[in-house]
Amino acid sequence: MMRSNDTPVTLDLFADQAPTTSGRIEPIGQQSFVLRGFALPWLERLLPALEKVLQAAPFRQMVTPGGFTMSVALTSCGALGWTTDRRGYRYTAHDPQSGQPWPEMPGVFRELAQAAARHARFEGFEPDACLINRYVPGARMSLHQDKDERALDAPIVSVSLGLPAVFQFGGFERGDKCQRIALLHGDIVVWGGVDRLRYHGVLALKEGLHPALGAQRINLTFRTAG
Ligand code: MD3
Ligand code: FE
Repeated sequence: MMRSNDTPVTLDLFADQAPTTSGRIEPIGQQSFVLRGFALPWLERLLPALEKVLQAAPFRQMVTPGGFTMSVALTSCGALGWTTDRRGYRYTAHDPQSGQPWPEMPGVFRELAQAAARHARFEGFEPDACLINRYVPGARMSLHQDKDERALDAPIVSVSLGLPAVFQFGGFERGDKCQRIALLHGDIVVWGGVDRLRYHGVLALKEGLHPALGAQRINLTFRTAG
């Protein structure tokens, strides 16, 4: 399609992103970076792959060792998936709900995670687990550290999709002061090195309707777990 002045009409992949922030790399720690809008050009391939993963391994609400049902629903793909129940937190090769291996990590997932890690100067990232979190309005994730992974030297890459959320990025002790960072559809955050064991969480999701994903936020986190 052409406009009357003969300039070609192209799809604006960044249409729902603030034009001033898209494409920027924001350092949030010594070895942590927000890559604004980095995932947007990948979503046409990524969202159908996500649909397929969710058909094979649907979202479920898990119970913590303390007996609380998490407000965030989750699932996984890749060689390893993360599970919690009354016995504890762990990575497993099988989905405990189906007894089947977790769905394979789609090629587009791995390529995006590796491209983002490289963009943040982490070379040779080989994720073997992708945790998929779903937040509906009101769902939150309280401050925690991620230390169930065997390779604590590998970075974690997180892709935010759907409704915006406020991410809390703290220090090495639960009581340390937190930065608050808004994460929007298509933003990627990469954490590694000295920042890998920092406390973090997500504030309760606000009501809203995202044009592509509806009333939810989905977060993909890529890890080297095994
Ligand atoms: C910061 N997920 O799944 S992004 C999680 O948005 C988790 O769903 C949040 O925390 C979410 O564990 C936050 C991921 C994240 C993962 C690991 C980190 C942030 C991190 C490790 C160190 C610092
Ligand atoms: Fe975490």
